[in-house]
Amino acid sequence: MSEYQELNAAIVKGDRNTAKSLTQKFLDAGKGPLEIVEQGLVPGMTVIGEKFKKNEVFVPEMLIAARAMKEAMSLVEPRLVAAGIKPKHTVVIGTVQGDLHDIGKNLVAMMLKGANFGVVDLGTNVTPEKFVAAVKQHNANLIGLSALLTTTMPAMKTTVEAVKAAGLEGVKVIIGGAPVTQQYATEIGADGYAPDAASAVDVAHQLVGPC
Ligand code: B1M
Repeated sequence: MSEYQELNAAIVKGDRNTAKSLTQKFLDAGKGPLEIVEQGLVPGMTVIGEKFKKNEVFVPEMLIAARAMKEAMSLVEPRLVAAGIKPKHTVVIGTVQGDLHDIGKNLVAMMLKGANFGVVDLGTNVTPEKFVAAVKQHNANLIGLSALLTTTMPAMKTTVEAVKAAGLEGVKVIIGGAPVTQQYATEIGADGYAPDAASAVDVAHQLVGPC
């Protein structure tokens, strides 16, 4: 039995107090911050993501788990920074131009963070130019675009075109949102499509490799 099992379970339950106290206990015991993230925190988010995909849990449970993860991460992050450990992959994420819906996008961002991606969240109503500038600034290798309106889906196409025009070699684009489909992703030349937040992590890993 893994010594991190209790911490995994606290994340799945969204029990932020237990998650924080166990994380602190491991830090105090001299455990490496990366080990705590990889064995203690990420597996918990993976479990909740799988349950979400199977409709065994819903948005509120995901948000509560993500909050526990975030609070536990805040204890580990300074140690990761001090040790010079950076996430292997960075994703720039946002809701496309003209669209103000951000609940789903926030869930995707949380799941990616939970899977140990570096996440730069540009918020809502993000222009193609802003996506391109952020990718360059943060040296990101992945872009996540969310849209909830049929009227803003074309902004995904414009953004994909802007990314290509900027010559951002090797930068992959994942799209998602209620009206978005795999067929649309293929049509506009996006590299991936995910129907939900947990699948977005799977697609991200398929595109850029493990974290
Ligand atoms: Co609006 N809205 N809304 N809205 N809204 C919808 C989307 C709508 C379907 C409602 C309806 O008419 N039945 C409709 C769109 C119709 C269409 O285009 N086909 C609509 C409309 C019309 C509008 C306005 C135009 C209304 C008006 O003003 N006349 C207006 C537009 C404003 C704008 O954006 N410019 C508007 C405004 C709003 C609020 C501001 C009031 C609010 C948004 C608050 C916020 O987000 N902070 C709102 C809300 C809440 C909704 C509904 C009710 C819920 C959306 C939501 O959060 N779902 C929605 C109706 C509905 O869906 N029942 C509706 C929960 C969320 C977890 O799901 O976002 O789908 P979702 O995300 C999922 C997946 O799609 C996926 O993963 C997530 C988690 O599994 N996913 C990705 C999302 N992004 C991804 C990215 C990925 C991968 C997966 O890769 C990067």
